[in-house]
This record gives sequence, C-alpha cells and structure tokens, in this order.
Amino acid sequence: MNTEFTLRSNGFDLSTAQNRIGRLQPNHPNEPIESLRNSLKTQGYLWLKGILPRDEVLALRARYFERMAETGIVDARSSHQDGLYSGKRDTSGRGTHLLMEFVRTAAFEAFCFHPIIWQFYEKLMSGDVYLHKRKIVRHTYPGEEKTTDAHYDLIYLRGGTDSVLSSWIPLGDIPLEMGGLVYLEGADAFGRKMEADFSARAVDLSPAERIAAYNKHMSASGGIGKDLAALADRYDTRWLVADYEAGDMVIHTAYMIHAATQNNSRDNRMRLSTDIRYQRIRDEIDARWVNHWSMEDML
Ligand SMILES: O=C(O)CCC(=O)C(=O)O
Repeated sequence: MNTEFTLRSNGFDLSTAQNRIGRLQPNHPNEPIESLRNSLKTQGYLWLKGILPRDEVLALRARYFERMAETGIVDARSSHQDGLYSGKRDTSGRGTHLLMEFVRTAAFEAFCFHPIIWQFYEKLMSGDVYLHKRKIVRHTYPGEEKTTDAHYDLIYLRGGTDSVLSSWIPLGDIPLEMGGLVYLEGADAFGRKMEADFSARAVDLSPAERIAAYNKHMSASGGIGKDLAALADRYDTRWLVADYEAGDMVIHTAYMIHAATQNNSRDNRMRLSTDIRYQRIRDEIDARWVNHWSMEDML
C-alpha cells in the first residue's frame, strides 16, 4: 500500500514496510446483524462508518479542548473544535487532573451511554449489556513519539469475561496521518493462541498475578511489541490502517491485536479519542474496571 507520509510508532518506522500495510474494511451499521456478527468473528473488528451523529461527536471534542484550554496546550487562535496544538505541553499536572474530571462528567458519560451505542451492543450480543465504568480518553500531540504499543485488551481485562468488546471512537476526524488505531490482520487468532500460552504458564502464579498485565510472564508494559513492522513480519501479516471520521466507531474483540501510530498532523491538530468497553450483563465483570479511570489504578 502506498502512503505518502511516514507511519511511525514508538520511534519505529512502519511505512518502509509497504507490504505490511493494508486497509481496514468498513461495515455499514445497518447491515443485517448476523452479517456483522460474522464479520466481527472472522476479522476481529467492525468498523462502523458514520454510526454516531457527527455533530454530537464534534461537540464533545470542542467541550474537551475548551476544558483543557487553561493548561495552554490549545492554540488560542483555533476553535476548540479544531483543537490545534499550541506547541506547549502542560507540565503542571493540571491537564491530568482535568482529564480525570472530564471522564467523570455527566456529558461524557451520557455520550458513552448513547442509545445508538448500547442498543447496537444489545443487538450484537443478543441481550442486556453493561458499560464498564473505567473509560479512557486520550489526546495525542502532533509529533509525539510515544504511541500505544501492540496489545490485545484481555491482557488488561483478564478478571472478567473474554467476550468483552471494546469501542474505539475517534473524537474528530483522524485521517491516517494523525495516527489512529491500527489492527494486525487476522490477529484475533494470534491473540487467542498467545493468551492460551500465557494461561498455561500462569499455573505457578497467585490468582491476583494471573490476571495482572504485568506478571512475570509479560513484558514490562504488558504489551506485545513496539516495532509494528517486526511484529507483522513475525506473523507474516499486515497492519490495517484507516482514515477515520467523526461519527465512526470501531469495535474489536478482547483478543484482537492493535496499536496506534504517531500523530503527524500537517495542520497541527491534536488527536482525540475514547475507548470504552461493553459486555453482556450476565457475564463475569472484571472488578478492577468497575471504578472510574484513575492514574493510580495500574491497569
Ligand atoms: O487510542 C489508542 O491509542 C489506543 C486505544 C486502545 O488501545 C483501545 O481502544 O483498546
């Protein structure tokens, strides 16, 4: 695949390995539910184009950067919806405080409980659903080298059902160059195999260690790797990339390996997204996720 700009992640270049890059396949949210279930099962993800009202997503983006403005990270000449980076990081810690406040606001929670979202999950999972209270919002700066390394979500959610599903929602347009989520093609199967190996080796661990992402059999970050091209070589597969738009939502299984690439916005736009998790109410819930996200929760 030909990308005109560099795709980087944690200092490693992915774009030089063109044969290791492919395109994510979109799904129409109104496809028959059986066909969507089938896509999720075979691909490990669903990219639901335009499932959410774009204006509501953009309003949440504007609200976020309006709240963050006092830290000085937002270019004062831009609108909050644009969310252009001022070039100045927040070193006071105030930004973290505001982020923790934001994920607890009724406005943000109401967005995560959007009827379109929970009703979609009810159909997909054929029953009543539960939204995990621990919900994450991430903004990334243009040029920021550190990105989310490759992982599958069950690593951090082993205390509950493996049928939990994650929604990654771009809060604003996130074209390829802005470093949205990338998926390792066919990786639901690799994640399942990896987890089975970890479980087999975890017999010597205490129950708490067994569910920990940072037990002695895992890497320091709990992740699988930072060099995405090397990982694609190892599995002889490709990273699937996409131009996401406000209104899209991607869903992935707990075993699907994914990562993020660097935000190389040419317009200096900050990337904003949220990741939240739904599951069937009757399945086991990971007790570590029943509280709001905090910097001390070590998950
Ligand atoms: O947005 C990111 O950088 C990572 C998100 C993620 O890992 C997820 O949605 O599970």
